[in-house]
Amino acid sequence: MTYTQDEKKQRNQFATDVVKGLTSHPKKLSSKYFYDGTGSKLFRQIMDLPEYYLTRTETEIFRTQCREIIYSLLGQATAFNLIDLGAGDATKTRLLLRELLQQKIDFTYVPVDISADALEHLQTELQTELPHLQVRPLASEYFAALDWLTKKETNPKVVFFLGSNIGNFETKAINHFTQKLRQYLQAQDKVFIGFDLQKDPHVIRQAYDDAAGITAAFNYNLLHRINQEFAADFNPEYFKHFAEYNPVTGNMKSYLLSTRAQKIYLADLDQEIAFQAWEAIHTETSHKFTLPEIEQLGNSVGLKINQVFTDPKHYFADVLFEVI
Ligand code: AVJ
Repeated sequence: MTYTQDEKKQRNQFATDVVKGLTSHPKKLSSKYFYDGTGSKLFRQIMDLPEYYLTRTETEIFRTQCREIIYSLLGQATAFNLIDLGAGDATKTRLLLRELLQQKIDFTYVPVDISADALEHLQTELQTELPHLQVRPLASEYFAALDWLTKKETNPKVVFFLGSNIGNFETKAINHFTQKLRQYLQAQDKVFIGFDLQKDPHVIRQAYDDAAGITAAFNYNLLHRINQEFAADFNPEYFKHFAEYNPVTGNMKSYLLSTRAQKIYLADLDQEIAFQAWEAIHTETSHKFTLPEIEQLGNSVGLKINQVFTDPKHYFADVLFEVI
């Protein structure tokens, strides 16, 4: 495993972000910090929930259109690197990997994830499941990984960003991310992005507030993680998971609400945080897209839609972009 950023640096960044986020108004914490060991495990459980349609739908797209997808992403290339940003457990990508191996296509699989834990889990599984696969995992933030790769690699890249992970950025950041991603691409390279589409708000809201309470636990885990890493005294029982979808903006937002006035002390950082009763911490945005919005997003940074792969209900779209 390659770490492009050392752990100490990441912990310092986490500390800075926690203090900054909890002392701003409104309070916020970045959803990228959900994914410690426990958080990654909870997310794997979320993906299996009946209400969480995203993973199931994208998997269905991959399963039913595997050949077509491979054919489109390959284009003229004979050897390439498949860079999987936020690979997680790579259930969907695996369906393509298996087919690529069967077709004896020369490629290296480069899973990139912020969670070293998730990557280790993945690597172990891949070694037994697809022993002939060339894998090079990168435990890193997305652009650090692309930076590192661009310097080392000459083969064409196909950059995957699945699961509607792109929806986790704020509106401005979505554009910024796509623009930055475009800067790492050359003429032959492609991008394959999974977008969760706008649909009945009820369906969306339930996916982020499931009956079994797994998503709530995933949200509370952020407080547990801060307790562990900075010797803080959050009592997650004094917070409530709250999830709200806005069909005008397409933003699904999750919060932790402080159910009472309380003061929290982060001992390791010698920082006190005061909460008013029912004050919110914004912990996640999961943006839902429309197809025109996706096309516009590509156009604004010099990416053209090559093909859209979707499911019969149009819940989700995997979009292949080529460089203009
Ligand atoms: C992994 C970012 C796609 O926003 O749907 C699942 C994370 N949060 N349930 C999403 C998540 C709450 C997920 N992504």
